[in-house]
Amino acid sequence: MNKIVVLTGAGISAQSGLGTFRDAGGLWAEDAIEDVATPEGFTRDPALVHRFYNARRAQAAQAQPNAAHAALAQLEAEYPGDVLIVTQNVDNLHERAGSRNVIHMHGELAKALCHACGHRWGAPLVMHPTDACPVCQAPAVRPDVVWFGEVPYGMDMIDPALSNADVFVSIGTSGQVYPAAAYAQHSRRLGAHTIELNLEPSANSRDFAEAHYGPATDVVPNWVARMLDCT
Ligand code: BJW
Repeated sequence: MNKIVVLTGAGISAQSGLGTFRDAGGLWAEDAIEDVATPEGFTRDPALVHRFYNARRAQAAQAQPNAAHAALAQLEAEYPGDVLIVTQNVDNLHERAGSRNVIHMHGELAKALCHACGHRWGAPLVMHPTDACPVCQAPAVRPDVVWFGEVPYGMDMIDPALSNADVFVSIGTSGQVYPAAAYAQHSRRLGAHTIELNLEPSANSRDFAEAHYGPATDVVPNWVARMLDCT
């Protein structure tokens, strides 16, 4: 049991004060998905999309990692094997808790992307549609996040890690967005022990051999303690 892949979603950051997407009162309660999470929405109204992400960037900068982020950093530091975090989250709370081996498959709020030349750089706290790319000068600046219809980041590293995983753990994700929603089934077919840690059963709960339901700040530290006790 020495290769662990951890998939995280918005639920792990909920107790740090960052909203989830699909829960009641979540991030999409006021802004429609197709307006703020698609390239077409950005083309239609870049000012609206920048406002949405500027607000989330400001919130994320104020948020603190919680006990679940801290427990995963402890697992990476103390587990005598490989621990890879594949996060769908665009905040940097895993890194601020001390995790080093993190792939942001849906991008990062802290980065900007020029959709004219592909240049990436550290995002300012506030971005505007008229901002110019520091390399090509085009006013084509967008948040470096992955919207519906775009290819997630890190697939060349995630796929082999899933193929070699002994344990696959999914934390705080509703299991409604692909390709991440298929990872549990894929890992299980390849022989990994699959575990769900979530507030409630996700859409793909049948793909998990083991499940613990409750707030991430309870279920994640408890699971990490059990993993470290076994070593
Ligand atoms: C707690 C908690 C607490 C709360 N403690 N838990 C038809 C079939 C199959 C696929 C498709 C299809 N039609 C289209 C597709 C593909 C599409 C897709 O999946 N669509 C679905 C709607 C069906 N996917 C894509 O387009 C992706 N790209 C793609 O597939 O490219 C093709 C390709 C793939 C691979 C190789 C080559 C090519 C891209 C998807 C991009 C998603 N982007 C977003 C926005 C990112 C930027 C941003 O942050 O704004 O990513 S959408 C949004 O959803 C965000 C999240 O990362 C993602 C997942 O959400 P998450 O994290 O699960 O949050 P919630 O709110 O849904 O759930 C929270 C959970 O936490 C709940 O379960 C709560 O119970 C729990 N919880 N409090 C523990 N305290």
